[in-house]
Amino acid sequence: MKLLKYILPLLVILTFTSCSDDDDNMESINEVVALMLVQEFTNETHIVELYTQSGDFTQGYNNITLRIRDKVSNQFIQNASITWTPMMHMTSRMHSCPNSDVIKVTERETIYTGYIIFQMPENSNEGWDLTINYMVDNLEYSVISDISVPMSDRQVVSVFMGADDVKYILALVGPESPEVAVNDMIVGLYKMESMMSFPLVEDFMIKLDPRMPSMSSHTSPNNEDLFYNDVSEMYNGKLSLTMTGYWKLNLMLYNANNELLKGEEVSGTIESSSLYLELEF
Ligand SMILES: [Cu+2]
Repeated sequence: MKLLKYILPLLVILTFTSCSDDDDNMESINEVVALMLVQEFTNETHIVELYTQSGDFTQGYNNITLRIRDKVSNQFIQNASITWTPMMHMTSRMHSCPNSDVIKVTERETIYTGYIIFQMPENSNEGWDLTINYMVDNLEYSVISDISVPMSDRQVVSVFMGADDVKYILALVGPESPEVAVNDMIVGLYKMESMMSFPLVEDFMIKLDPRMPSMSSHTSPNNEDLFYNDVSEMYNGKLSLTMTGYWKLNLMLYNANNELLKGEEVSGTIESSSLYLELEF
């Protein structure tokens, strides 16, 4: 059995490298130029490279690009099917977090993409690891490593109990680069079904009221509430930012029957909603 484990991948490599001209150029293809390497995961056969825009992982939403290099041929794998499992090891328990499927980037040769929403940051005693399982030509491989997920400066993810006694995770996805303008706002919403299962929540509605607490909590014109989008599988709305600085994005979450699950309207003595995200630019 052991021998088979070593011979089979070798056979795969041999057939793979001899099949077409495309593959000979693989090493020179660089499809991660705009990204920064966060970490390399290594096992006996492959190096899995993980990239983000910043070169780090962070609490909240992380858009991740990965590619897999064969250690022997030095070529990037074009036909892998990949799954991943982020896991937080806490002193009292273990849990995962909302994450997408990992898919091959369309019209690219070597890169795959997906997102992970770390709802909690690491601390000195508790932290995250990431398992990546992948299949190449019907052979299964696995690699695991600890990863660093520091706390975000601002509240970019919120974990809360709704009036329906369901635990939700809501994360700020966009705007990635806020401007003094009407920005496209994107939010991900997930149900915490168990420690390992975080299904998407569809067809809810999120009311948006951005405020600037440092300037008598003024709001802005032309905001639009967030509605579920089937294609992105996220909530899209419009966020109007009339000046740079710190903004508190007050939110109210309604279910499909228009029942309020979390949050309060900002008015009179209520200065902010208990459900909010933060942004500073
Ligand atoms: Cu945790």
